[in-house]
Amino acid sequence: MSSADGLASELAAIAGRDHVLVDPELTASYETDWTRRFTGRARLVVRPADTAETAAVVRACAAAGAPIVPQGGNTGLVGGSVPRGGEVVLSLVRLRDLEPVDRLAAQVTAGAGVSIVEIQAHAREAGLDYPVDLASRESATVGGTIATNAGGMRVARYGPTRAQVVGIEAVLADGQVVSRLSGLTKDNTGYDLPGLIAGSEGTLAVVTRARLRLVPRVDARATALLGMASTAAAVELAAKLRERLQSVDAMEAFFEEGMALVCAHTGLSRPFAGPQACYFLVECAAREDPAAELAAALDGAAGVVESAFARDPAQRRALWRYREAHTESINAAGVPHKLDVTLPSARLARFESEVRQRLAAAVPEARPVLFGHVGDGNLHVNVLGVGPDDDRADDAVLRLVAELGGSISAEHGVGVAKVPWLHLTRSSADITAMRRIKDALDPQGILNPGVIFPATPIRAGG
Ligand code: 2HG
Ligand code: ZN
Repeated sequence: MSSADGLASELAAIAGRDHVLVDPELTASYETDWTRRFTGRARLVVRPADTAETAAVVRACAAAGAPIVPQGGNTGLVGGSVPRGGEVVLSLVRLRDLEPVDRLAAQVTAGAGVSIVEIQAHAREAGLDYPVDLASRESATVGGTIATNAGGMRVARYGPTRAQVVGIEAVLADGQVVSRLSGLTKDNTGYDLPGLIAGSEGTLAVVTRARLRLVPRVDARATALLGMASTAAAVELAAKLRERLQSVDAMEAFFEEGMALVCAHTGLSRPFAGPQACYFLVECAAREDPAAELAAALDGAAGVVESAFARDPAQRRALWRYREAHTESINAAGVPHKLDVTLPSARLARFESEVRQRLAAAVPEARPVLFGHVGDGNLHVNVLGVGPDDDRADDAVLRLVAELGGSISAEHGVGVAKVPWLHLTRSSADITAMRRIKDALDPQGILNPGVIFPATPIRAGG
C-alpha cells in the first residue's frame, strides 16, 4: 500500500496539486455532513476535473488499496458521503459540463457536479423543467442525487431521481468507464446498469455524467397552507386532491413542534391564530392558473380548520418557508438523529401518533420533530435531545416502521446511519443478492465501505 504522501503525489499528477487537499483546514468542509452527526478525517480530498481523471484516480486508489468515499454537494443526511476515518474523499464538484438541452428528446446530459438549481434553470430556459426538487437544491448535485436516488417535493407527480435517469456514465471500482448516454428511451439490451447504480450510494460505481429526462415547464402555481383537524384528515385530503386534480405538484405535512421551532428560528409569524393538529401544504402547477381548481377542490373539504392561500410569488415563498426551514431550524436547536421513513398511506396517521408514544417510552428525553411528504407517505422523524451514539430512538422508530409495513429509508438512503437496521425491511435473500452484486462490481471493497452493509477489510487488487 502506498504511503499517504505517495498516493497524494500520484493523485496530484492526475488532478493537479491544487486539487489534492491534505491540510485539515481545507479538508474540513468535506469531512462533516449536513447533520453534523457524521464526521471523520479523510486521508485526503481529491477533485478530478473530468471522467478520465476520475477513472485514473479510482485506478490509483484501487492499486493502493485505498478506500474511496465519493462525494457530491455533501448534503447527505445518513453519513454516506463523509469519511469514517482514513478514506480518500473523491469530490465530483468539478465535473460541471452541462450540454445544451435536447428539445426533441426532452433530455439533457449533465456532469455529476452540476447543482440541481443549475440544471433546473438550464431546462427552464429551454421551456422544459427538471422535476426533482428538494430544499438542498442549491448545493445538491446531479451525481449525488443519482447516487442516493434523491426524492424531494415532487415525487408523487414525477417519481424520484431514478425515474429521471435515462442513462449514466460511471467509473467502476477498477477504473473502467461504463457509458450509456445515447438517450434512447427504449433500449432493452441487458441489465439496467443506470437503474442499478442510481440509489447504490457510491458503493457500486462513481457517477460522472448522466442523461436526464425533462418535463414540460409549468409556471402557473397555486399554493395553500391548511390547518388540519388531524393527520388522518390530511392523508384523506391528499388522496382526494390526487383524484381530482392533475396539477397537484407537492403535498407536504408538518406539525406543531416544527412550526414552533421554525417560527422561533426564522422570526416568521404564525400563519394561523392557534396551533393546528397537522399543517398541510399543497401546491398545484399547470400551464393555466390552477388557483380556481385548487380552491374548488378544497371548498368544504373535511378536516380543514384553517387555510391561507398565496396570492403572489412572495406569499408563495413565505408559505414554503414554514416547510423548507425545518431542517435548518432543527439544526439550530441541536444535532438531530434523522430517520427518513415511508409508511403505507393507510398507516401514516397511526404511525405519526404511535411513534411519539414509542419514543417517549424508549427515550423520555427525546424531542421528536416530524415533517415530510404526505403525498408519497414519506415522513422525516427528526429526534433532538439524544446523544450522537445513542441509538435507542433510532431503534424504537425503525422497529415501528417495520411493524407497520414501511421502509426504514424513503429517500435519504441507508448510508452508515441505518446499516444495523437493514434487515428490518429487507429479507436475508434480498441482502444476499445485494451483497453479491456489490462483490461482483467491487471485489476489493474500496467503494464507500461501511455504507449499506457493514465494512469488510479491503482486499488486494487483482
Ligand atoms: C426534506 O424533505 C429533506 O426537506 C430533509 O428530505 C429532511 O432534514 C430532514 O430530515
Ligand atoms: Zn424529504
